[in-house]
Formats: sequence, C-alpha cells, structure tokens
Amino acid sequence: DQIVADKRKEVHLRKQVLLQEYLEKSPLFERTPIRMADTVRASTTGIIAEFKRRSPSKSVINQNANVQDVAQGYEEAGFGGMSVLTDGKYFGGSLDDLILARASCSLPLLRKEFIIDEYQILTAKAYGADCILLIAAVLSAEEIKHYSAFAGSLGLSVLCEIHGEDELQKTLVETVDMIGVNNRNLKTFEVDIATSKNLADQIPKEFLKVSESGISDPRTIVELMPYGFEGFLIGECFMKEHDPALAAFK
Ligand code: IGP
Repeated sequence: DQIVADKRKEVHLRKQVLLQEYLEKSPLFERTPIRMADTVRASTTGIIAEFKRRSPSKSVINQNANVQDVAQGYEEAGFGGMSVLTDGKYFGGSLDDLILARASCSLPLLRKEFIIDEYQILTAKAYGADCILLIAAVLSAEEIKHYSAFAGSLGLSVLCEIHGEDELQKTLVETVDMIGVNNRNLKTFEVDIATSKNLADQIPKEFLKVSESGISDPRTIVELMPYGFEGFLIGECFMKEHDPALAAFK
C-alpha cells in the first residue's frame, strides 16, 4: 500500500513538472502578473467585472457577446479587474476567452474556474491570468493551503470564495490575498446581500474583502462599503445587456 501511495505522489509530481516545462515555453508564462488587490484598491469603484455567457442558475445570459469588445469596455470603464469564466460545460466559457481577454485589455484577469488540480493553475498562468479562484466549499483546508502557495510561487494572486462562517477558517492562510463572500448559495442559487454583511467583521484586515454575486445597483456597493468591502464582483448585470461593454458605463 505504501509503495503504491508513494508511486501515486511521484507520478502526479512528474506529470506536473513535465507540464510546467512545456507551459513555461509559452510567452505569457514570462509575463509578471498584476496584483489584483492593488488595482481594485486603486480603481474608483472596486468593481471586478465578469465575462459569463451562461450559468446553471440563469441558463443563457448572453450568447453573442464578444470577449475582446467586452474586455476593452471594462477597461475603459475604469474597473479594477476582469473575471473570465473558463468552464465550458456549465458556463459556456473557455481558455480561449481568457487569452483573448488578455490580448484586449491590461486589466488583471481572474481565471474563474473550479480548481481541483495544479494543472489548472499552470494553465491559468500560461493563458494570461493574474489571479485564480479557490472555492472553499469544494476544497479542504489542506488543499487551499497547497493550491494558494503553488499559485503564489507562480506570482499569481488568489481570491478565495466563501459562503459561510465554517468555510472562513479554511481560507485564513498567508498565501490567500483576497476573500470573496459569495452572496449566492451555490446549492439553492438564492442570493442574499446579508451574507456579505454578516461575515464582514470576521474577515481579518490583511485580506481584501470582495462581495460577489447579485449586485445590480450602485446603491448596493455604497451599502457594503462601510462593512469594509473594497471589491465587488459583478457579472450578470453587465452580461445580460446586448452590449456589456456599453452597459459598463451606465
Ligand atoms: C458574479 P453575478 O450575480 O453578478 O452574475 O455574479 C459572480 O459572483 C458569479 O458568477 C460567481 C461564480 C462563482 C461563478 C461567484 N462565484 C463560482 C462560477 C463559480
């Protein structure tokens, strides 16, 4: 048993080294990632705007939007960052969207993905991401520690997403930069801004606080600011419009 367990670890590591050697040849691997927490703080609104074609909760949001136009629009609107869904099956995204966004704007990019392996962190970097998402609901404390440290070793920032108090404890590691409170319950899809308000004062100051999902009114941002939130992740509100780039200016 021990031999096989050790062999599994060894093979996993060798695969990773091989992949890293291969991906390191991609020109984007050389690029120094932007620290998203810094640009979010420096922006006037703190908005991280998302590119999302579909979602399990809403099905189709926008099937025709062009990621390059949207990336340019988000940058011109002065946002603090852009989030790009790369899951194909449930969100209609891809790594192509990420690399096209990278080519079209200079905002820091968050690879919005369900990360369960180092492979996805390496590809995030190779396709131009600056930041990765770790979802506490689907990862153990050990995994969060391990994946955030690995991302950090590549120069990538880490946004760790929580929905409840129980998940918060798992995310309190040095290699996590930002903590995002998801106002949407991933099981019931119900959205409640009170989720952010209730968790806010339990998040230590060293993390940039982000409120995620269900924000469609500037008044919600103003309402959340006194709770210490500096970042606001907004998708549908822009993407549901025919021209999300234009919607970003409203
Ligand atoms: C954006 P909204 O309600 O503005 O479209 O939400 C973002 O928070 C949401 O897409 C999201 C998400 C996620 C998507 C939050 N956490 C995890 C996929 C996976």
